[in-house]
Amino acid sequence: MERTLMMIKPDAVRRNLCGWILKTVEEAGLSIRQMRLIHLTPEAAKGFYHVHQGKPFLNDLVEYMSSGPIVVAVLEGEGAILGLRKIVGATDPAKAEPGTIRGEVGLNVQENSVHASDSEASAVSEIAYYGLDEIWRKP
Ligand code: IDP
Ligand code: MG
Repeated sequence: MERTLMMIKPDAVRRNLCGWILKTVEEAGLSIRQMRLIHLTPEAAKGFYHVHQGKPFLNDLVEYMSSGPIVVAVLEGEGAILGLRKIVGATDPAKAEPGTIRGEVGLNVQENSVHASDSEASAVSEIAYYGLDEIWRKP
């Protein structure tokens, strides 16, 4: 069993797509283990995306990610990390396969509706970033 972090990004929360996205990942066999709706400050968004420091798109990304509420969720399943990346699809929705979340509802390379951890190390640090590991077993 693996755990991974998904974020439903502001463009998708704004368009009432949370239900469809959660249904899609659940039907693919992933289970929700933790979930919260939060509104990131620009500082918190920048901290989350620290690996992209220096990239030309970072400032716009931070502004967008703090533009409205997001849903952060820990998903669990066999091969959840790679599995969720596949369900999410390519970064640019125009290049994402039909049937993937970004292929179906992503707007553009920035407003691509969902985030998914890209490795075991990222999953662990991203879950910890939101403190979702600390409340993992709390009833
Ligand atoms: P990923 O989300 O598919 O892992 P990353 O390269 O890690 O893609 O980029 C993180 C996020 O930054 C993307 O999901 C997207 O929102 C944004 N992003 C990535 N590349 C670009 C770009 O070329 N222009 C604008 N935004 C971008
Ligand atoms: Mg990434």
